[in-house]
Amino acid sequence: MADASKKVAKNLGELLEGLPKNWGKWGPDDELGSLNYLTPEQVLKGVATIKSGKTFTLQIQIGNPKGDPIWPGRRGSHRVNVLDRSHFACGRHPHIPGDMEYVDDMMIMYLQGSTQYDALGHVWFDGTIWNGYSADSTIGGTTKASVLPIAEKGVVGRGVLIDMARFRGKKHLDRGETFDHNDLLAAAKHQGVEIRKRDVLIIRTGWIGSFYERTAEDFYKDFNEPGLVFSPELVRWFHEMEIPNLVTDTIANEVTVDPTTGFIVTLHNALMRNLGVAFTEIILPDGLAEDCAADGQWDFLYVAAPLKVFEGSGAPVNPVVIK
Ligand code: UVW
Repeated sequence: MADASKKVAKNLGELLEGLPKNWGKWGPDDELGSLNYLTPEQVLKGVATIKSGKTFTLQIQIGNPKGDPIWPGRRGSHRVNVLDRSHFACGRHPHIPGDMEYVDDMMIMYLQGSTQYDALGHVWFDGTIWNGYSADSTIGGTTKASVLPIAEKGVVGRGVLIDMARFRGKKHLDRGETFDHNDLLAAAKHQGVEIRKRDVLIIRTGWIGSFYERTAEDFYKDFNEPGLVFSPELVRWFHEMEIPNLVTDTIANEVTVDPTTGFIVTLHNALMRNLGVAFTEIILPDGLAEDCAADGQWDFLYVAAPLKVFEGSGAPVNPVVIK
């Protein structure tokens, strides 16, 4: 229950005052943040988990006929054929020597409109993004802490899947349902896996999977995704655990509306802006979760590299898990 004697913060600045921040930790020019924790040693720890060679991909389909689950206000991807068999059949495209024909298409989409890595400069408050860069650096392009450094490095390490939906005995968590690091630890204990320092933390809520089984009206109704909820202790836990990457099957990786302050996506600022934790959103881990529940192995090698979009605020990705 909320302590009525506690003052509720007016804004993110007040809320996050005095909490850990990694600015400057990797130098004044850093654009990788907590991904710096993913050293070759972490890669080998991930490799050491491989037992069967089973592989899984975590991206949702882009342009599925059902639509793309997206943050309200954004639009789904739009793919169009520019050239196909019909152009050759009716003579709109000239005959190509040797009789070769081909199909071409193009797509317009939000870089955050599918499974994706956010750039560390994607969100901010007080006019300052990750590492203290000015938010003016986002004007016309994310010129500081874009997705490009993440894409150039690639993300490889020991991944751990925590299935919160399964732990709570639900197909998917409810709208606005929250959990914290203590719940993650309890779920991990129940699964028989340890969340270790510098692990890539993957959380399943069942929310994105439910998108494909529900009407859009129901999915987006009173939009408030389930997810991790802010507390000073949770931020300190991420800091102490040196978590490099938070990966979830929700659009924004955290409960949308903080139940205490009413602030929107608080952890984007507490974890991404302040600690440099990379955010990977809109994954579909349901097949992986089924397999982990069946064989009891919840840790694995996690490999992901978003597309190298110059000055991008994010970029699509298809993470690969190897068990
Ligand atoms: C916002 O939270 C605004 O965006 P995303 O979910 O893409 O990080």
